[in-house]
Amino acid sequence: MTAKTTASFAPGHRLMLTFLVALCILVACVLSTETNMPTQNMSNKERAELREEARDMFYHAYHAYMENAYPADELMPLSCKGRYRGVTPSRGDMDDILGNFSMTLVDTLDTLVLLGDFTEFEHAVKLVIRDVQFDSDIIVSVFETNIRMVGGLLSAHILAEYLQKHADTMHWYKGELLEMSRELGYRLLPAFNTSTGIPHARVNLRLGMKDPMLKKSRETCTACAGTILLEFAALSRLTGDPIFEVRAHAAMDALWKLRHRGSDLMGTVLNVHSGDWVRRDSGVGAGIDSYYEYLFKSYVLLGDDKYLARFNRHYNAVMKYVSEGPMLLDVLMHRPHAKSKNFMDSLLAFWPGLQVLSGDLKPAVQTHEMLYQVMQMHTFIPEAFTVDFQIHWGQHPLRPEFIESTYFLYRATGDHHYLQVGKRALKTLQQHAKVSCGYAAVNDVRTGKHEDRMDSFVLSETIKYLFLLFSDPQDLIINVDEFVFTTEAHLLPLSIAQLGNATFSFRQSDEHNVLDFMRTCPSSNKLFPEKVRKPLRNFITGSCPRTTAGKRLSALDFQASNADHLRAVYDMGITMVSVGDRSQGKIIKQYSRYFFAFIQAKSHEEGEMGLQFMQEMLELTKMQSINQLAQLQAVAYATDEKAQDWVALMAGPSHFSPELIGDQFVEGDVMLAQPLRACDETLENAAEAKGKILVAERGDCTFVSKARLAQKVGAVALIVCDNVPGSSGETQPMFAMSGDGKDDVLIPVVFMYSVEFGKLTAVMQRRKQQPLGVRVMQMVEFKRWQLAKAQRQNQTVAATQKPDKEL
Ligand code: DMJ
Repeated sequence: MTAKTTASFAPGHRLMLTFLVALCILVACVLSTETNMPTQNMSNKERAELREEARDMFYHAYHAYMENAYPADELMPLSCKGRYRGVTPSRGDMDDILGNFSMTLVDTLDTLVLLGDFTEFEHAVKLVIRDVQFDSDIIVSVFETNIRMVGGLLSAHILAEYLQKHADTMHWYKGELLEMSRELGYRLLPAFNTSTGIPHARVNLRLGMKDPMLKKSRETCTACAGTILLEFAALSRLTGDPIFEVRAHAAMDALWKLRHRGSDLMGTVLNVHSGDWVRRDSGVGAGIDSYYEYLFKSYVLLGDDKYLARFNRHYNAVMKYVSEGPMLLDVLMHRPHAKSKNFMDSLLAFWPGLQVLSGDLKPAVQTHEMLYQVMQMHTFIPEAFTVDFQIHWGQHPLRPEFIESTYFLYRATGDHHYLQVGKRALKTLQQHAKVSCGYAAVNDVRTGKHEDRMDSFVLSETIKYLFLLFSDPQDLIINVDEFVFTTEAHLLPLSIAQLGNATFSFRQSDEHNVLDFMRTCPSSNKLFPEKVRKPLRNFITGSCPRTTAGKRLSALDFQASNADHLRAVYDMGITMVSVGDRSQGKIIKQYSRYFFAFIQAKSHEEGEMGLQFMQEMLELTKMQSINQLAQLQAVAYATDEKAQDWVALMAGPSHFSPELIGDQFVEGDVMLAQPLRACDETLENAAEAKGKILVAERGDCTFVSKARLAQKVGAVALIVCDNVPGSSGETQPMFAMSGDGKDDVLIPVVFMYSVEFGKLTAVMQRRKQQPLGVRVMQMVEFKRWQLAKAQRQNQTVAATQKPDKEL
């Protein structure tokens, strides 16, 4: 007997099960992209052409910077001029990267050597020695200054000496760059004067920590404090001054002590004085990424087994709790079984590269494949994307991480798939980011709109890794296997371990010799990645053996990232169809439909399982919607003059502002900021802002800097509205805005998509004469309030009817 039971979900249902959506989108990608094709081998000729194209890209960006921006820190590719700290309008905390020290040139020096352009390298080194100085009254990020400036100077110094020896050139060079990096190192040292030894996030180049603006400084991120050791150890060993290395080891030791003893995980933000965690989210992306990288690479560079042991402890914890098949999802360090975010950020794309170096190839291949599908779906990998691969934050500043991992995977496997991936990444940059004056960041991958920024890592990392990917190691002037790439892709030689008055001995562990691992390539590994990628993309064809026999897969255990699970639900008769609205070849909106048909199940038994599975899924959906509702914020207003009837527009919370809990709300008249982006020092209408609920548009500066400005002018709350036309909480997952780890914002801040904001402005316009008063509160509280009101009204009606009934 065959029962015919069909369940389907309406398209656009926004609380649809994320796992199924993820699955569905994977299917859609597979069907619509070239990944279904067997990997094409790339001819030597084509590879060489791509290498030359990467070289051309470098010069296009480099000349644009040198001719239009130098000695500024960065090129602004749209206005074709330099970005100077204190001169160019501020972007808020983001500008802590800039120190008016010609950052892009310093960051780029070693790429010139890799390209074999010794003439330009020599010229650029002379410019840096002549022009760059550090005695400025400017607050800079310790982390960024270290990885870009100290790392850039050290690597250039090492290569200048290398060229003196091997290319019979630059004989005039007398170690000036090393002296400069030593000076800069000293200027960063005051940041390390904390009770824990964990450095402050920011320091004034001239005044150290004596700058009054730094008085309240206490929070830093794990990656910020834990990405110092490679540069500082090199600095100590090259200069013979141990202070840098001593301080950096102490910071690493202090961080290690803060791990959660149960889970072995770390949080992302901490207090440098007390060592308390401020943010306990634990993943491998923003806020923590390069801490893991530096643990492993410190072992490789310095040979200290302690760092390998620490890395391994954290790595096992990450693989146990954070890793979900190809996905990496944050958990709470003290509650590692609960996911704390439903999105991933693009910074985690470095992780497969690190996994390759540490010898764990299989998950590296899987995560890289997932990221490649995200890239194909959205052209670039957006800054953040949800577990169902929708855009959470659409910006793309031409980051290197995905290309970096592609390079390491190619070096480890020799699989031409990675050359094809690199080719696609390169062509995408050419088509969508190249402008007449360099390469411009993408403000939103949905619209392709450019931003007036070209970060220094575009030259120091993104294009460098592309060039390396398409180069034959033998053709390079240096043997890159004898170097460690810092997190900013600067080259530090392994020989550093034996240099100077090193206080730490060099011991290379036999069981973990990374270089040996790299040198055996290509090997049988070459055949391996294809085998790992395949199940992720071909599960629907049913060509792989089934592995679920016997055990029923419950909805609770189901992981969209697990190929066996995907096959199992297919066998149970569950079909997922993904429909995407496309515009100019890009998917702009994704709908998902889910069908269960008993008749399509592989067997009667599996049909029964499918039915049960769908029922469990429905239960989970309900639970999920309750959870989501708890986080959802509401911007509510009365629709009538007597304030009898209210409606609420959906909004998202922020991580950096106080949460409105229970019956708390903030009330005030809405007022649009002038200018609407609210990124300047103050507002044109600042005088009227006191007591108002300010509205500012997303873009140009961080969420938190808008919040600080709103607070400064006396607003009681801030609504940040989206800048992408047509976006809506009805069709996109809501998210919480991230801050910068400081907790100085005391007013509630919520985010509103464009469609909801459109409704709000429509009401404001209708009431031109009168200001519109709104309440910002939790959505769940708004619903409760409405429900209670309806019940009261019912009771009143019932009470007036009661006597009749009793009669
Ligand atoms: C780079 O500056 C470094 O790679 C850093 O570790 C994090 N990310 C940026 C580029 O995305």
